[in-house]
Amino acid sequence: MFQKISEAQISKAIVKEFTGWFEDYITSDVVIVGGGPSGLTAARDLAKAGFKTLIIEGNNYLGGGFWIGGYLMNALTFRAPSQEILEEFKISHKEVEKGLFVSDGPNACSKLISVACEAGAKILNMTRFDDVVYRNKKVEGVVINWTPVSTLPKQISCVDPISLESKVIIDATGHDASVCRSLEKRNILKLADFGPMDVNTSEDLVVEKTGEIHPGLIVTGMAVSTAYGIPRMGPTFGGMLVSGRKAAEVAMNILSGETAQEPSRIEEEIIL
Ligand code: 48H
Repeated sequence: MFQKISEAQISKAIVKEFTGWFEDYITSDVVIVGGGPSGLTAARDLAKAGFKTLIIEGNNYLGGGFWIGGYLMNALTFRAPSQEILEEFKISHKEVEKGLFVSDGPNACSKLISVACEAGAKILNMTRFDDVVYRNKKVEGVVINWTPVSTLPKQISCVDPISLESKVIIDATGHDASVCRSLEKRNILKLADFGPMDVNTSEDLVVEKTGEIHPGLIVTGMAVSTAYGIPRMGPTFGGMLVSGRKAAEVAMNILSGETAQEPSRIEEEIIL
């Protein structure tokens, strides 16, 4: 029934395909660290607009917290007007209260991954962000390693990472704000931590503060709450989609040479 192919031909196909595009993406327009809802939305918009876009994801699977709603239940919620993005991406949803929408987690998440991939975003999964490339007070790349390396026992885990260069980096690592934290470690940024739950203030503030937090670095999604001490929003995702879209717009402005946003307040407070 199936075409006769040798084991060696299968291995060659894998190595050739992977190394071919990977070599090309050692430099890219945008590296997005984290493949949750904010990162995937940003990736979709940037790739669709023709920018060379790479997602770095620590897990084998993309989607972050977008597979499941609160308390391990599969219903995701969204507040108006974020359903407009669901409509645009053809993600099924229904209105359960005025301005409150629900969508099935696995269906919505797989669709969001699909639109990002179909738009042309490339993915390095099982790859952990380890550090930034930092030159002339600007974030200019990411240092990465295979996720399994971090799980190896100490005596055999001294495997050096590699670096990728990019014109813009987006921190979409959720609560951890891993990229921002790597700057905080060097006293370049000072982060807050996300505040207690208050959905009505949270989502607007997350979108408002989404932007360039340091030259070359944009922060989006839940990482914005962590960076600026914004209340958390709990199991509702409209703010993540809208924040991801805004991060893509900010990146496009930077890439097209328009003036970047004003430096953030938290950065101004740090003496470099
Ligand atoms: C590679 C990494 C690393 C690393 C993390 O958590 P996410 O879903 O992020 P967002 O911001 O797009 O969405 C947040 C949302 O899911 C959520 O948690 C909400 C709304 N919470 C509200 C509340 O009140 O708690 O995805 C982040 C992704 C994950 O896939 C991680 O595996 C990945 O980033 N990641 N990837 N290297 N160092 N750190």
